[in-house]
Amino acid sequence: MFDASRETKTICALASATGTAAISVIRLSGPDSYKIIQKACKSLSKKKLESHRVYLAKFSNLKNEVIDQVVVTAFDQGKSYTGEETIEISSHGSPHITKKLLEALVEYGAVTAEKGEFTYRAFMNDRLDLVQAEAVLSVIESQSDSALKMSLRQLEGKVSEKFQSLEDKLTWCLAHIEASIDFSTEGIDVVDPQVLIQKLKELKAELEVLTNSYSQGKILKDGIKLVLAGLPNVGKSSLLNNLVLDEKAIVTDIAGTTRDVVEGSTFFNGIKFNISDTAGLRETTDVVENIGVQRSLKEIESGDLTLFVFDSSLGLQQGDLERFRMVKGNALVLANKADKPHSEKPSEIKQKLQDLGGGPRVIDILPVSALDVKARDTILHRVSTIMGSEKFSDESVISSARQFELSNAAMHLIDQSIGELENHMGSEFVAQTLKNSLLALQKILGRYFDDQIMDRVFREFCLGK
Ligand SMILES: Nc1nc2c(ncn2[C@@H]2O[C@H](COP(=O)(O)OP(=O)(O)OP(=O)(O)O)[C@@H](O)[C@H]2O)c(=O)[nH]1
Ligand SMILES: [Mg+2]
Repeated sequence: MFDASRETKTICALASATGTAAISVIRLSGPDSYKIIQKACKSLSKKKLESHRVYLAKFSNLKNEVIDQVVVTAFDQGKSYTGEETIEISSHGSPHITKKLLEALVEYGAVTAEKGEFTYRAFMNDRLDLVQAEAVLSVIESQSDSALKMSLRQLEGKVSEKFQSLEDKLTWCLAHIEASIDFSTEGIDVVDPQVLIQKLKELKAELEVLTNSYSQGKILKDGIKLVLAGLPNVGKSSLLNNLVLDEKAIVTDIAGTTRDVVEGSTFFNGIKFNISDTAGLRETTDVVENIGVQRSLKEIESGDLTLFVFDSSLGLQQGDLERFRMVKGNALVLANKADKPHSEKPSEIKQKLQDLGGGPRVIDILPVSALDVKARDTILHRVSTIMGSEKFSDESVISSARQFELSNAAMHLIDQSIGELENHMGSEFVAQTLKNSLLALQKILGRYFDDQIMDRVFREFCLGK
């Protein structure tokens, strides 16, 4: 991903957001950072720049035209984010100025940074590991207090410490297995297989906790996605508006009002809920509405939980049952319009849906009224218990799909090695399985990496980070 020939270059990029602002910050990192800024700012040319000091200076281009008066902050090699000599230039926040400053820096010998290249350099200079590099992105993107707290723990290295300790324990097991094969591993005792099995079981249990924490981490990072589905006119759009406290979707008493997917989001007890309202599921000859129905089905598949809505004042209709069967996964059934007279009890409704065979797993039936402000609390509270977000702890959790996949793979390989030991398979087999498991763990922190890993970690980064 990042070409090795770039490593000796000094890179530059806008580190703050694009657009007009009070100030903008440009970052310069690499061996020539001080030299370049001293060429651009004549008043600094004779000075010895000191780390962590700020200098007010006029910045000029090669033609000696002053572009802006800027504030320059210097960071010595070893004392910066990247670990390299770094300069931060705070200029007036005009896109025209920042463009000209960057052009001038390139004229003076810098190259434009690629996405994530500053953090990549920080990783290469051992300023952070890959788990922390991923946390940098989560910190920037965090949208709630709980997401920020989780990301900061990861950035501090709390999750890395856990993986590090697992890696150490696995290395111990591997060394002792290898001692029974290879006599060159002198000084390491051959331990009883039962002791190894016990150690590996403990290791697996620890890894399992970390792997399973991904469901919490993912919710904290991305939120919970709910999809409203059901027949036309049952009140899906009214419920969306109620949930997101905004008139996002058009509500009328005409069946087939919503044609496209309408999205909204809201926060409840520190968790973000992304909610999609979909076109009512019905068979229709209307071309546009039909496309809407297809989109609804696709949307339902991408959600964490379907909120299946029906009009409880009419009772469950044949149409509801047919639509219900189109849905997959898990569903919370909302018996809407509960402000109107209704006769079916939740238990009867649940029975009817279960007797259907097919369709999603019904988690609960909730009588609600979209016209009632209290519906929001009732629904989101119930969803939080279903998704477990009510009981989220302050423990260190993982929130990256990459870490989850590798941690899961490492755990399964440890499980496999336990089976191999129990079945008295040769130490060579067990050692190989443990080596594969160790490799997966090493990829998590980046002790082992290749282009594919680097690409996966850094491709989502923005420019200047
Ligand atoms: N009394 C009562 N009326 C409701 C309730 N929820 C929705 N309505 C009414 O039902 C009608 C349909 O509501 P919508 O929210 O547009 O229904 P929808 O499911 O989005 O319909 P489509 O977009 O056509 O699929 C409107 O007239 C709403 O005011 C409710 O809880 N109680
Ligand atoms: Mg609608």
